[in-house]
Amino acid sequence: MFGITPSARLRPSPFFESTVKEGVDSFTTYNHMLMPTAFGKPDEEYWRLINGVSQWDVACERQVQLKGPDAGRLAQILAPRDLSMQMDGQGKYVPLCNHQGVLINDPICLKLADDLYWLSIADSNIWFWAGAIAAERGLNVEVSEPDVSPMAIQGPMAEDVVAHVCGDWVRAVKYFWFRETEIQGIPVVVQRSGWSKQGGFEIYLRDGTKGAALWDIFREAGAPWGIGPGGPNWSERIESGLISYGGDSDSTTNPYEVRMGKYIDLHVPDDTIGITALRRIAAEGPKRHSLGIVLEAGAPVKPGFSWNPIFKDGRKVGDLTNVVFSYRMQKNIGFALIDSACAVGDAVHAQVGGVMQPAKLTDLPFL
Ligand code: THG
Repeated sequence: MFGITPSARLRPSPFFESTVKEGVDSFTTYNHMLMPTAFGKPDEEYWRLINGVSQWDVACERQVQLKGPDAGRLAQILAPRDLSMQMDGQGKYVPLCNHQGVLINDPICLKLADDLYWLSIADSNIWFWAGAIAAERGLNVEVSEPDVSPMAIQGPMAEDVVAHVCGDWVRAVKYFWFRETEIQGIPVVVQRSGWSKQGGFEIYLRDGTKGAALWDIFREAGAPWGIGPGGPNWSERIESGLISYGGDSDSTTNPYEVRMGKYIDLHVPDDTIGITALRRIAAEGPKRHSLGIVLEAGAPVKPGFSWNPIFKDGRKVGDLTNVVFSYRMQKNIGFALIDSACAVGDAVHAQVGGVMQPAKLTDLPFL
């Protein structure tokens, strides 16, 4: 349909050639990289994630490395979640906010050592942000982008595949915990994580020249379980209620509006960025919240690129930030970022592709 114009701004993933061989047919951009989203067989890709095991190039989940004596200080200044008890080998999901309490990213924070942290970021430039904050606060810490590229193994059979490759120790790894290890001499970090609710691991490749080798190791080891290519799956992630920073949030969204309040600790030190604003927002109560929405229309609708307005009694009350046809529910479902006065069970209309669609507000997650 379209081609991609090569450019040094579009940085290659170490797994790029492997996904081309697998028959990738769609990409999105994320952190100035191409992320494979589809391989031409949407039904197979979906059910493989639900019933089997799926292999994803998510190298675009880049790492912002904080290294030096003040690495932990900087992590806590950036993240309004209490990191004081975080252990080596533990990851934590941390919303990052600006001084107004607006969400600017939602990384997983990996603590490798007292003086070494990685923020595994969503799609916004946190290297500039972290570097500027470190300099302005006079901290002794270096902010850089290391040669680290995650590959995800997701689905109910993922644990068997990763245990076959790495050893049975992976079965005891808790959610978001990780271990530094090697796979046939390739340096990696193995973490129980991934952007689906079907379970699995992410293998962070620490040598960008070994992408094809690492891809093939899992491709071959996973063959008995029917492993195959995929990517973060829109239908599954909306069924599962996973929020996409930048897709389901905008330049005014705070964490409380998108169900991330449970990851905010209001008692963190006063020099944590955004905490004053977040304390005020928490006290006043957020003006919007996130609910599910189910359209009455039986046939799949085309969402387009932007948010779609939601109306109640003829008045605009919010936005449908994403809508997708759910395989398991056989309905169009999505996320509503909507006036806090609207509640589960309310009848609304969502204007999608110029058509007013009757819909109902629901709880999240859907499944
Ligand atoms: N893996 C890694 N890096 C990433 C992502 C990832 N960086 C970008 C993006 N994804 C970061 N955002 C998220 C969002 C949600 C989750 C992980 C990363 C997630 N959430 C669970 C949930 O919402 O139910 C559990 C969170 C919890 O309770 O602690 O998994 O996927 N490496």
